[in-house]
Amino acid sequence: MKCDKSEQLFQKARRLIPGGVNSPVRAFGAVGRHPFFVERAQGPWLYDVDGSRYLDYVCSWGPGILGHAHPQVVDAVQRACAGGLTFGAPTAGEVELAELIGACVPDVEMVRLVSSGTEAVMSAVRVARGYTGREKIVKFAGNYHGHSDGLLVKAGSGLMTQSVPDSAGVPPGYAASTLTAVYNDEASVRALMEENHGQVAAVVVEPVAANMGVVPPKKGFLEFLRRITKEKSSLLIFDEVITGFRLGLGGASEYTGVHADLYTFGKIVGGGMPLAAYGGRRDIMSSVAPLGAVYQAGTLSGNPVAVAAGIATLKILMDDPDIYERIDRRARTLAAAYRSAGLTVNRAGSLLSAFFVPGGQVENYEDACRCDREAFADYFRHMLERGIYVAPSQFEAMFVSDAHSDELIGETSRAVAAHFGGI
Ligand code: KE4
Repeated sequence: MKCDKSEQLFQKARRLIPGGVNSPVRAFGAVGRHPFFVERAQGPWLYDVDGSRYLDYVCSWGPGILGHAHPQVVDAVQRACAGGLTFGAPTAGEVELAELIGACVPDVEMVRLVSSGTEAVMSAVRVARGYTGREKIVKFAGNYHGHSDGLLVKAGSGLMTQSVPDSAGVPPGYAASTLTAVYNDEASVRALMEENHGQVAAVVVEPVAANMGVVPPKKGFLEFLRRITKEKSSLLIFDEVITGFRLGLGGASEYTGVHADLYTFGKIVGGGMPLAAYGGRRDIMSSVAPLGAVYQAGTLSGNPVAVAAGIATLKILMDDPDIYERIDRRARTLAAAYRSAGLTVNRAGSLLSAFFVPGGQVENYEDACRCDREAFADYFRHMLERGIYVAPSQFEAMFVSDAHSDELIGETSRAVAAHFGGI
């Protein structure tokens, strides 16, 4: 596979941009080769600068549920651009998108549009603290909520201790207010909630985890989180940056039947443009400035071009909800191919991960860390050679879009069998 131009671009990029990329995972550090540079994308395909074509199961880490460059979304963006790129003033589109989000997720009585998932979760956590007057947050090992200081943390030495920074530059003081529990482990949550009785503002969780690979909640786990947060007068925050509008129009609350107090969305809600959102109960969201005392702002929040992409995307999904049946069925087919090859597969709707872990199951971050990353890297390179682009990390999800036809799913399944069959 020719990759001269990508290699040249990567050399130049590394002199100008840290690691040559604008987000670390794109550097392919975990898979032992340089990244390809994308020239354009269409439907399920990415085309790189060397003329190679890849069947894309990353879908820009989630936004691409309709496939790349969907004509109706592109048209909406082009029309919006023609009217001006940004005003820093309210627009009718923001009201329409807020309405659509609430129509899909009725728990979201009020919503604030922001520019990234990081900003959405950071803001939701601040609102929870402002609303409850409490300081501490419980998160889960293996859950990722963007790169705000207070959430770039990992479990401290003992379960009962506070978290420690998971990045240089995060002051220990920021980590001190974040407690880390074990996903799918009720006892670990109860211990932290009892130990910090009356101090926990919120539990923030990926209702279906997708940043340690896909790890669905065990039966009763989310119901337990709902009960214990109510019991302790803490809030429950569903970080649905990945699962929102992915598991269904109603996201994880519809998929699991468990309802949170606050939600964050990203990726699909912006149709691939820089737009995310946080929202939930009216009484809680009424604490956000200028209505309330919790400050949050943004020059490009509710940007009209991004809003146009989000509206177009949600309308397509709302007008053709059978999309979810189609992408779920295709993901099920793909999961079966990986299972036949002997891998441990976790799937939730059109999200799936094939784990290179010896036997057993992956129910939390510790399980996921047992994976054979060399074997994963070898598989990644092999699939890329065959023109199939899966996420360049064992700890990411595969995303199936409506542009992944049954034929392409069949081709992918055969490529999986060939790799594991040694062909
Ligand atoms: P962004 O700031 O990257 O828009 O969103 C942060 C975020 C928040 N919450 C969840 C559950 C997320 O998955 C993310 C971001 N997801 C990663 C992929 N797993 C983004 C890819 C990247 O970092 O380049």
